[in-house]
Amino acid sequence: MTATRGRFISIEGCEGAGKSTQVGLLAAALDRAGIPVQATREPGGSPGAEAIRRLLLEGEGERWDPISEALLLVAARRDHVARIIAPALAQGVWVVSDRFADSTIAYQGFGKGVALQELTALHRFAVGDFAPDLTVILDLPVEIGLARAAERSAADRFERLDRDFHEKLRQGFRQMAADNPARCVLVDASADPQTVRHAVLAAVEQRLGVSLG
Ligand code: Z5A
Repeated sequence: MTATRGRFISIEGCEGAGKSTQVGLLAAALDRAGIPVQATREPGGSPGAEAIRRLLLEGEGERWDPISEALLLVAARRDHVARIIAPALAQGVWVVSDRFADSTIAYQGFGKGVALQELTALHRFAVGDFAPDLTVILDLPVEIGLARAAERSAADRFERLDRDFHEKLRQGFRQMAADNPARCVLVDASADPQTVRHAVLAAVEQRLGVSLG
């Protein structure tokens, strides 16, 4: 018997938006509802993509130019989709990813100026029309997100970029939500974690037709 295909949910947003926190809470809620679920992240998620993640996050801020960075990210994504996400979905497992392709449009496109049409073409070349069934974009003022990220750990290559850059990211994510209303839901992430969790679970219930209690 063939399993019903699982659903693919990506959680997106700027630094400190609470993506990892909400991925954990959503995966726990799906699990409690009896839905098989796998949480993952980008860049990374498969052994090869985790090796590329280390290349991307370590070292000096200028280690990679934006196009090289996009190529590395998309190579990692292809491996992640082919080896982890697509096989899980085919087995009926739901996949929740901490970031996916919208992060490349936001960071390398809106943030670092790589042409959006080139990034879209690169995405198609790597993974065809593969896309999340639902993308939750966690939105909050840049200052709040950076303060949360700073409290948590030392800044990595991306967090060392300036405030204007992070404002461009936020506007990029907001524009993607507006341009793709069938796939994306914008959630106010400035509230406490449980309030944000309620909004995320409500979006999943409404858009994907499940009951999460
Ligand atoms: N990148 C890219 O450029 N292009 C791409 O295509 C992709 C990625 C896929 C990955 O870093 C970097 O790669 C990322 C973009 C770039 N840039 N940066 N930095 P990462 O995976 O190491 O980090 P991140 O994805 O940026 O995570 P983050 O923003 O630092 O954190 P978060 O996942 O959004 O938040 P969190 O870890 O759940 O929470 C952060 C802290 O806030 C923590 O102490 C929580 O307890 C706290 N928190 C969480 N929620 C709340 C609420 N609601 N209220 C108060 N405090 C909260």
